[in-house]
Amino acid sequence: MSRAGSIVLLTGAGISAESGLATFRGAGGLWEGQRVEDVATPEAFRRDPARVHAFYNARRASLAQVQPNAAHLALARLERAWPGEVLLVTQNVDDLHDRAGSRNLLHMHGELLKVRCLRCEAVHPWTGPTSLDTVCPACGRPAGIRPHIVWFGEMPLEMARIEAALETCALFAAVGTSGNVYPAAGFVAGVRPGVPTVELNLEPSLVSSRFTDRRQGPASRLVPAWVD
Ligand code: BJW
Repeated sequence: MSRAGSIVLLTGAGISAESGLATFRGAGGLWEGQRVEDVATPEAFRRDPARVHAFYNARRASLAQVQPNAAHLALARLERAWPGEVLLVTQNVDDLHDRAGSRNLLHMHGELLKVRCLRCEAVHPWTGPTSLDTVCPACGRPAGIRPHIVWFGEMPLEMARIEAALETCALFAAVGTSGNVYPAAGFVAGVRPGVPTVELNLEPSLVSSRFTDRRQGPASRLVPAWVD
């Protein structure tokens, strides 16, 4: 048992869909009403920070209304039960994996419930709606607080740790992600040849053909069945 190999799990917006959070692409997607480039880039924030703050404040309000679902809970159960390491890499900026009990967890695209100072780079828990007047608790300067979110063109977080885990893992699974956004979409290609890889998704993703096993359906059904 102690020689059990490590597992790397990658999750995307699809795992939180049944909790009530909109995905990014497709029918009912978060971006249907507005162009992603208008809110999720550093340029958009420089151009209209008030709009971007309002967008993220609204997302945080939605987060308070939802709960982890059976898929989040199953992945937390896997981490507790598996004798080797289970590293959960999520692209999601929600906190549903945290609330479900996953602990070896990396938020590669940041976290809605954190903010970062543009000047001193300190990361702080979000404590209430942010605006142009929000002051950094560390350096005390105003107008320099941004969401702790990885926007397009910015480097995702914890990449060295993720790449090292991919190079040594014995199993890679991706749940609820469309394969549109890199570098996460390329993770399946980063495992050693011969390592089993499984995609659990409502529909085939853009990178489905890269996986050795593909299962289709809602995450709340597929993930517990796969884990248990
Ligand atoms: C269900 C379900 C259910 C539904 N059950 N399943 C060309 C090639 C390679 C890379 C690039 C390129 N051109 C540009 C790039 C780079 C760019 C990129 O990938 N662009 C693409 C659009 C092409 N990437 C970046 O910029 C990244 N940084 C980077 O590359 O840095 C390197 C670098 C930096 C500087 C200099 C030089 C190099 C950063 C990417 C940041 C992504 N940010 C976002 C927004 C976060 C902000 C916010 O939340 O507001 O992150 S974009 C958005 O997409 C969000 C997500 O994490 C990400 C992935 O989306 P995800 O999770 O896959 O969701 P969906 O909606 O797409 O899919 C949901 C899936 O679930 C679907 O398949 C459904 O079927 C399924 N589903 N219900 C199971 N019930």
